[in-house]
Amino acid sequence: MDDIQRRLAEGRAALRARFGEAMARTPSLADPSPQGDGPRNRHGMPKEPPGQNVFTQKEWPVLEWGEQPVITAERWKLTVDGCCEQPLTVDWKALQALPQVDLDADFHCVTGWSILDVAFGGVRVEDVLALCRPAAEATHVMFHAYDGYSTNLPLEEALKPDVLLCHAIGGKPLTRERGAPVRVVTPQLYAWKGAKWVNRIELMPHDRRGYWEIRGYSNTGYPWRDDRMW
Ligand SMILES: Nc1nc2c(c(=O)[nH]1)N[C@H]1C(S)=C(S)[C@@H](COP(=O)(O)O)O[C@H]1N2
Ligand SMILES: [Mo]
Repeated sequence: MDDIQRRLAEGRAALRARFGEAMARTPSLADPSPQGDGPRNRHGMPKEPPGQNVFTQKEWPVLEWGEQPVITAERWKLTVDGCCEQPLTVDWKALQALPQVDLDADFHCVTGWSILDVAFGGVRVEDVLALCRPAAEATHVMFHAYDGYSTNLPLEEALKPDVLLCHAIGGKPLTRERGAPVRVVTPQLYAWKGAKWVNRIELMPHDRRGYWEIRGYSNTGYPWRDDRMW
């Protein structure tokens, strides 16, 4: 095994040992019908979370609080820092060198629409967290973006295998309005938890609210619990 594969395996195992139980207790895994009546993460199930209307992928709205930044792959950099033993900078080339994941998942906006079965491609947030080795006191992360956006997650959500640093949708590179070159997606939570144009993951020793969490959105954001505002 080369060095990066070994560091990934060790880092993932350490995080599973620390957060595996908390991950299993999250609503999407612990609730009796976490994803409505269907199998986990809804694969193929014709039902959306309470209060959501299904839009087609063509109808997918574009939402952000401000301007859409123009970030080329050459300029893009992700800093992973804060409460961790090995702060990192990941550039486009380093991102492509990490294990690549393709998955079909749903996208639920808190304003009441869902897009089903989107083909997301990218790298697991879990893997960059495995490489940065969160310190013993780290409990939460804040995602920051080039447009000044931020959103927070507990590590037990950020480590889920479907939380991606997404660089492709439907097999094509992300477009500017979708967050090019790299955005986060959080299929088990409302979509505001996924920062477009992401440029920093800050490891934190306690929780802190992000852009929308300060302005009234729920701190947790579980679509299947209709968990929209605080
Ligand atoms: N950087 C950044 N990311 C963001 C936002 C934003 O304003 N800035 N808005 C969030 C919200 S509220 C939603 S619903 C989704 C929208 O993603 P979309 O434009 O691809 O539909 O992006 C999320 N990520
Ligand atoms: Mo949103």
